[in-house]
Amino acid sequence: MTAAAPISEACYQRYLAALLAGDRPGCADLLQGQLAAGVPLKQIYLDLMQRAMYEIGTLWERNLVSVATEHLASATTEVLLALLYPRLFSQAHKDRRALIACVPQEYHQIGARMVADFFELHGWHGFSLGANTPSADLLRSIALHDPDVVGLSMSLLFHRAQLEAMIESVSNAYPALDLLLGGRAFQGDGAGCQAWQELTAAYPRLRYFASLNELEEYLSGD
Ligand code: B12
Repeated sequence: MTAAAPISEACYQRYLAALLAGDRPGCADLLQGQLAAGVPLKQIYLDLMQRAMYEIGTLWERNLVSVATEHLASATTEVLLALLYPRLFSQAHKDRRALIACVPQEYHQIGARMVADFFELHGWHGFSLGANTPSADLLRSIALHDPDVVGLSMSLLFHRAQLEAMIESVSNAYPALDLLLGGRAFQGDGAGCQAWQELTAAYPRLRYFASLNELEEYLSGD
């Protein structure tokens, strides 16, 4: 199989401009064009959608775009993720289920949705419980869906206490369940790195994934 060509810088810049303008049809056309050209979904997720959201975060931090613009871009990105569903659900599916949740107080849910969709792409049933999931409700959801793995997403390191409480309650109730951990909070080699290292050392069934590439390796061994 030949590797797909990388998404061009010009295409990314057009996508970012359309996202900042709230131009949903423009963004959708660009995504459809990439899909039609055979660009893999993972590349679209990472090199267009994630890259643009990270850049919008930087622009927001520097006061170059407003909170409203960021909110619009977030809402648009969630719509665009749904637009990619026909491609996800056309895959053959196996009887494997992944539940992905954001820890309590965590409102960044796009990454968690993307991860649940990535499981779908690999033939699993991926359920995203979205932002700010209370531990008790996560436990109810586990009882209901009987997942093979539970993934926890965290973007802000100051939610660590909530994360630990959540890991503790899931591990106590389901000691044999595999737990996956990921999100922007753990990126880099500073405090976030130390946090995932400490947590994975303390909870033997917890495994950290730095990227969709690492998750893909895990899924390909399934
Ligand atoms: C959009 C956004 C928001 C939106 C989120 C809307 C939504 N529907 O999700 C809203 C408005 C809620 C928001 C709020 C806040 N935000 Co904000 N936000 C962002 C922004 C711009 C983009 C996030 C995003 O969508 N990324 C795209 C996704 C695809 O990337 P991802 O989350 O990293 O996920 C990938 C991986 O991490 C991984 N992954 C994620 N989860 C998991 C789980 C598992 C199991 C696995 C295996 C992998 C995995 O896979 C994903 C795909 O590759 C970021 C900028 C950034 N650099 O991230 C800031 C950012 C994260 N926010 C920031 C801040 C400060 C805040 C607020 C505190 C602002 C405020 N003063 O109110 C609040 C906090 C709210 C809260 N309590 O959670 C800062 C954090 C800085 C820091 N020091 O930590 C950032 C970095 C912006 C910045 N540059 O300063 N935000």
